[in-house]
Amino acid sequence: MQMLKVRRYLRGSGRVLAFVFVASVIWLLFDMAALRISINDVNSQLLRERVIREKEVMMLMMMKQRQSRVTQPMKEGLDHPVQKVDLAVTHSWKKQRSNKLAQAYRRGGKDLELNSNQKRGDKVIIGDNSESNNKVRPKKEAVNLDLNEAVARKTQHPPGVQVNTNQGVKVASQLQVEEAHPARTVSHQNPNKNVNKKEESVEAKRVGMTERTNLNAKKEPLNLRAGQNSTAGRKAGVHKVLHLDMTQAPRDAKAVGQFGQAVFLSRSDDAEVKKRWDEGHFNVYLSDQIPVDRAIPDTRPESCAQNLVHDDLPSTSVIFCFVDEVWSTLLRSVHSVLNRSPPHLLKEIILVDDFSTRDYLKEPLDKYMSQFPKVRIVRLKERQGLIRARLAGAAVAKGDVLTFLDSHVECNVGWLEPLLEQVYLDRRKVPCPVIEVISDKDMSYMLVDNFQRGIFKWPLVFGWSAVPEDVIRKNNLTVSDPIKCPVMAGGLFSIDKNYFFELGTYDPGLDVWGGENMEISFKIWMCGGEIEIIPCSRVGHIFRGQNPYKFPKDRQKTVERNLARVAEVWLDEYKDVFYGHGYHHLLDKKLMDIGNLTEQIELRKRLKCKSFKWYLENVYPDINTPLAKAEGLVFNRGLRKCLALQKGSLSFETCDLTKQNQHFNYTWMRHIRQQDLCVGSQTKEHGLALLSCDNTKPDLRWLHKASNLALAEHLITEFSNHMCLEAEPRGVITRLSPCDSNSVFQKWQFTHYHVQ
Ligand code: UD2
Ligand code: MN
Repeated sequence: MQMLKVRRYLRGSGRVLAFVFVASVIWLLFDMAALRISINDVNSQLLRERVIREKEVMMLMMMKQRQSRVTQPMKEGLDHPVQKVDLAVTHSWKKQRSNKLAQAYRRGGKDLELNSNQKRGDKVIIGDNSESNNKVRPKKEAVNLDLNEAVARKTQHPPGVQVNTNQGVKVASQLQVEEAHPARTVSHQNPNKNVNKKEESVEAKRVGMTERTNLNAKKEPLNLRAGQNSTAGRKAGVHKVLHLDMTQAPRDAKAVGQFGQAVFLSRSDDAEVKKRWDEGHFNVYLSDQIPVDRAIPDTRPESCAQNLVHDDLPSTSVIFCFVDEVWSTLLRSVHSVLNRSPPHLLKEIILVDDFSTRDYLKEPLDKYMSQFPKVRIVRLKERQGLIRARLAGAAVAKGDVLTFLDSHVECNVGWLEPLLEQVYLDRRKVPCPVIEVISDKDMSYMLVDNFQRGIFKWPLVFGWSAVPEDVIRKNNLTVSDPIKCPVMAGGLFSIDKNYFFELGTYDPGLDVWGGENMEISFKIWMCGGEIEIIPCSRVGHIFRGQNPYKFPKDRQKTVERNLARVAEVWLDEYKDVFYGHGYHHLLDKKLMDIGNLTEQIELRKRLKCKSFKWYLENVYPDINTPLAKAEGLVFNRGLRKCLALQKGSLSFETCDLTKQNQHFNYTWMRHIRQQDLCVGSQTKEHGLALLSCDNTKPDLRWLHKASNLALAEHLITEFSNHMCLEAEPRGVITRLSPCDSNSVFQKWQFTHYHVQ
């Protein structure tokens, strides 16, 4: 009976149904098995990678034991203050081997000694930012983040991606540029959107996001704040900064210079090193042996990997200008961008060839770069200099943001998103990465001190200096907070493209190299923007002792001319301070033609920019810049009376601080000045005259030092340096006499000396 019932069920359509059911069960079983295999595969692959990385770290540590680090303890100047990361650990390194390394890198090398609760498991993965603190992270979480990375990695070259060829490139007409490798735009899905969906919405809730919010800001670092972006208001999810690093696997752990470690060549290589040095003014011979996609240590402060950034960050065009750059460093620069930038944010890489002469930078470069659809090469038909070369790049850029980089850099893990996040928060923010140091000698990647910002010293000399202690304390600044930066170094920064054009770009009249960082910095700050150094974004740069390329005109004159243009447009009354620091000769128009400035002056007016005085007081208050070197009464020691101006001529009076006619300034132009009148020497009668002040006239200038000179306290005419201002003993007149170090009638004292 029972059998019959079953048979009846299996007859006709029942039979088909049963077959489908059984087949489905079998299919499901196969599927589950396959899934299990693939999960195992992923896991074992990840595990393998980790083991490899661990071995590499071990090796690195062992090598480091044998090597001590280069230290360049410069506190100020263009050279960055490099942290001594002494990894020559000689005690119990077996236990703490990897911890020490990671600590050194992430904490700025300050606390190489670990305390017990800082110790985390025995695994450290350089470049794996998922390990943001030193506690042992639950395995699951680490795997999640690695998957995140894997997905992002996958999206670099996703199958079936839509590729549009775009030949119609707009060209900066005045620059005669030529597109050597036309761009192709690649559209991507945001890799985070699906992967982190759950995490995003939770995070978004947590931070209460309704509009552009500075997710990670606990406070405002300084009192300054640019206006909020007018396009704010978009709702967006957030995610943790991607720790994308395509160089992690596979890679040759034994390769020269891998992990940014120092390489010590043998003596026998000296001749070759020397021979090739001038090609780039660094160790070109060594650079050529280092992989173009080497790994470097993740040197970000430890909290950076946990920072949240928005999902809808703007895209960027990365612009590298180069002239006769060394092949291996140019490639390493490009690879570091390709390998460590989220693909959906990297619109393109534009290489602007500033009329290089080296053959390998022509067809071979075109050929090499043609494998990367995002790389475009723009060739300039004549040498323009880096300023106009950058403008040529900007003119054809398609990204929302322009990111300028020098052509001998290595972008570190997670470098891009923190920069774009700042622009996203406020399009008038101009973020710069921390510029770390790639040694010009051993090519090692070196940390720099924390809390460093770009500044200038007179006469507009760029340098680095630590953020003042009281500013750090007052604002509770941590090592990962953005640092307000009075002047950018110049080479590496991101800027909203439209904002860059609104600001009138660079002054295109600046030639070849130098001064453009001052110009753009003053322009940004004075016209409503702000410049920040973002400690969570780090890029290594080879600082060279000399420019390795030729200047079309004299190098010094080129830089001086650029600086004079900047001073004339931006410094207001402070331009005398600039000229007064050894640049008097630039005032002589016969010696130096600085070109037409009308457009730049108009631009400043149109943008309604603030004064240079405002800039000094608000952006760079710790520079002390008095407008006069000395001021007050001018006391004659022999006569014991003070110089006075009466009815258009000079006389002596009993000193009286309340009398304005006795007040003079000793200015940066070395004038003895009361309002618009300056004391001038007349050589014919050895007399004096009161003349309208004029910066270009040498007979109005007086050398004067308050101390430490044979002729201290004398007023020596610059016109003829043997003649000094002397009070006639009867006190009726002043006159010029041959300088006499003993004559008290030739000794003058101002009431206040601001500068010695
Ligand atoms: C620093 C800046 C640099 C620039 C310069 C002042 C950093 C890290 N570097 O000097 O970007 O602001 O100060 O002007 O902040 N180049 C050309 N055409 C030229 C000259 C240079 O394309 O005529 C390229 C050059 O190949 C390099 C870039 O411009 O990629 C910057 O030149 P540099 O590296 O000689 O400048 P650097 O780092 O000494
Ligand atoms: Mn450079």
